[in-house]
Amino acid sequence: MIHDKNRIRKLFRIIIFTILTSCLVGCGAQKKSFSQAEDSGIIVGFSQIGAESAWRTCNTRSVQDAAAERGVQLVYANAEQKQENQIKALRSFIAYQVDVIAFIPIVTDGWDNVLQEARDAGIPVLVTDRKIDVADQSLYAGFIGTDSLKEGRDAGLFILNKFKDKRERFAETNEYINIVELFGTEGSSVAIGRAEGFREVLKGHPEFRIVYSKSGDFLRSKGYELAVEFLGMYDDIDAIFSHNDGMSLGAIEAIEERGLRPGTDIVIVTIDAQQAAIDALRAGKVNCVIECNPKTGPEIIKLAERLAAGENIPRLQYVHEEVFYETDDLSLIEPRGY
Ligand code: GYE
Repeated sequence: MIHDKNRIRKLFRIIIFTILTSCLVGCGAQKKSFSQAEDSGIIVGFSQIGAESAWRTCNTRSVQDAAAERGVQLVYANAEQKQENQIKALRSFIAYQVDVIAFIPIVTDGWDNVLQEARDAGIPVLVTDRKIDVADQSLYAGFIGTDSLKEGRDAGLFILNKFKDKRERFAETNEYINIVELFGTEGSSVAIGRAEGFREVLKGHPEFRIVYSKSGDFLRSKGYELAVEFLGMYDDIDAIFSHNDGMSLGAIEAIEERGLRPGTDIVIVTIDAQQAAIDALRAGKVNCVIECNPKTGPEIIKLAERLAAGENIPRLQYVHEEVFYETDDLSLIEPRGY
């Protein structure tokens, strides 16, 4: 009897799955037929932001590989940087009756209604990478991702230490330490947290001034454009605090085009720790790289399996992250894989 029920349920899902993947293709969803994924019994709807950075593509690969490893069927939807596509995808996951939804909210707000619909459908939701602000915290089961507040604090502490001498002379020279901030995606919890943590450390240090702060949306191309702009506005920039490596790499290009030496004339502290940033650290073009670990796939899939089994999961889980300094033995850093 149960066997028949499962067969009917599976047949229903195959029909909806076919409809779903055809309508999700518009959001860049990766069509995966049942024949491609061994049916492990649980199905996870995974709504990813897009492919804006090396970090993001590594994160997607990590989740897909972990799902394949565990025989979990992953219905993947690429939102191509649009919240409305994510909401569309979540609604499709609900219609398709996935067992669990795992999603990376591009911004913190605007999720209450669709998460209420998921709860009404009895589908647990795992939030990963970026956080959400909802009126009712019980609308999602838990969060696993990076501690962006700590990442911002680590960046601030590095800058505080790096400019120790200039700070100590401030009283007599009255020479400010001018900082540029390359901000991540407006409204995203990681950009908000990184900015907050950075400012928290520099508070009470009037010798520092953030003279320019604009969103480069975590994109290398925008990091370059913003650098061209601020280098045209200021000739006394001491440091750049960049919310991700992609924007830093774009800024480095613009700095060198202007005949300046990144890492020497302008100190750079950056977040993610993709391979290109570690290479820049080794080349002296960057001074500090703060790791933001994208390889959360195995943890995400394990938590999804626990939710599918009706278990509770931790409300808040941060992944391990390191800081790489210019003064470290950089030969010890393992290949980053992204
Ligand atoms: O720093 C950036 C990506 O949400 C932590 O998004 C992630 C950020 C990461 O585009 O490279």
